[in-house]
Amino acid sequence: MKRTVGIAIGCLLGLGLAVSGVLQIEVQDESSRAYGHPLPNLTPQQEALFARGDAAFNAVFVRAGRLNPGLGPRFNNTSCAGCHVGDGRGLPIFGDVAKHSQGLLRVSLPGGQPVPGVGFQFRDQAVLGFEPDGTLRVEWEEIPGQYGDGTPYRLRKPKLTVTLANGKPLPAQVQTSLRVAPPSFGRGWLEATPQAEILAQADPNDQDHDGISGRPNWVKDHRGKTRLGRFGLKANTADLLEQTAAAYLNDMGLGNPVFPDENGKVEIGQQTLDIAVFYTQTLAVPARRNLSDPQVRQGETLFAQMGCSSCHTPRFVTGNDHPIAALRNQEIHPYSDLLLHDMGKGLADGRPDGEASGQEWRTPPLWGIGLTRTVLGGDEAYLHDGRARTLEEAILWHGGEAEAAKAAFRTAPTDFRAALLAFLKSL
Ligand code: HEC
Ligand code: HEC
Ligand SMILES: [Ca+2]
Ligand SMILES: [Ca+2]
Ligand SMILES: [Ca+2]
Repeated sequence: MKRTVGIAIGCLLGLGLAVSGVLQIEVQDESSRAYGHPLPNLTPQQEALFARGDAAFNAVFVRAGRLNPGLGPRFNNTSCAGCHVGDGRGLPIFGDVAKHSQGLLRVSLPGGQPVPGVGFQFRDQAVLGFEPDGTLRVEWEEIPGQYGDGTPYRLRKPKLTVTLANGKPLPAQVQTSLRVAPPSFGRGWLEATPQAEILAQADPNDQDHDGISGRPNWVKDHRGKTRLGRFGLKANTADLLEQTAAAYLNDMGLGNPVFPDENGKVEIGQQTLDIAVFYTQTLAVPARRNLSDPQVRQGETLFAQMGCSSCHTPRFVTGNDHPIAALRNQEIHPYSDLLLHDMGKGLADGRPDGEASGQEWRTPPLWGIGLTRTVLGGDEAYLHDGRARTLEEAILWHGGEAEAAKAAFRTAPTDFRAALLAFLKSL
């Protein structure tokens, strides 16, 4: 593996920084390990911390024993890496008896109330001697469609059956949201992106009349403070500490200093929590490939022309106040505005989450997306519930504020569509 250490071009002093630009510090690796590298600008001590974080991320928890005890009683998976495969996304595996789910089902009652006996997250696994919340079954419904030139395609949509532990179906008033684990790399840079830069992209009332609004999700952190949500598929989490601590408790049943379990028990110490957080903050983004390929360059132009970049913001510069110095003043290319967008009825889960409505989703970062198949060993799945089997399908599901961008793609000539896809695969 070759590492490219950031090369500052132009003046690094003062305000010159934002305009002169600093190249995104990336890692050159196109293998299945592409998402798992530390930022190249860490100190040796931080690299050692990253290595311990890597072990924490991979640690498989059990109910009792000397190594990694505390799992459950109810849980969704037994390790972070069990869902975030190769530090990336999961596949839409739900309710498979042989495998743990690589995602989860959020549930609530209207008004944002917990479901009695279940809470806000449905745990379909339990340790010996305990009952899981119940079982999940996903069937796929196929929906035919056509490109502008008549070429047929098929999309698929999950049909979810939830059965409670007592054998009864989930009451009809329960709102559900099926979510596959999104990628976990590059998130430190998103945490270090200045709030003002994110808010500057918001246009809640679409004052510029381009059909695209974009709203922040304001969420309460564990201290009760209202903050900008950045993480999670509806931007329902303020930072990586909250995200990691919530994952330990809710996804694996591990009480921790931020979120102790329902009996007040802490099963993950502060040190482990800190290194796991540090790991998610310092996972790098793989470098782009085939940058000079004419088709890729044409695709990049089309990405802007079709309106994709109105939400999938190509570039930010991180701020200068993140506690981890390596994350400061970096030019990054996430292809996300971290804002909520109404994506139409087709993608709606009908379950509000913080200030996000049942039709809104956070624009997901697209960096590294071209290596998805490689990292997942030949499989791929996109969108919040993994319904899209290809990048084309992911685009064809866009609706709501992205209806015009979707239509531009759907009706574009074959070579334009191919160029756009070549660009996405170069990310
Ligand atoms: C059961 C599967 C599962 C497990 C286990 C799991 N995650 Fe996740 N992770 C998810 C899902 C699903 C989301 C999206 C959550 C949402 O939208 O509410 C997510 C979101 C995240 C994000 C935010 C990504 C983004 O784009 O906003 C990070 C970072 C993350 N997880 C880290 C971790 C860490 C660290 C652990 C272990 C302590 C962990 N996860 C364990 C499924 C999982
Ligand atoms: C109005 C904002 C908006 C526009 C415009 C838009 N997107 Fe998206 N995009 C989103 C959101 C939000 C999602 C997540 C939807 C979901 O998971 O249900 C998404 C998801 C995706 C995904 C899947 C990402 C993943 O990690 O699963 C791809 C690929 C993608 N968009 C590409 C494009 C392309 C190409 C265009 C232009 C043709 C485009 N988008 C236009 C907001 C937008
Ligand atoms: Ca790893
Ligand atoms: Ca426990
Ligand atoms: Ca607008």
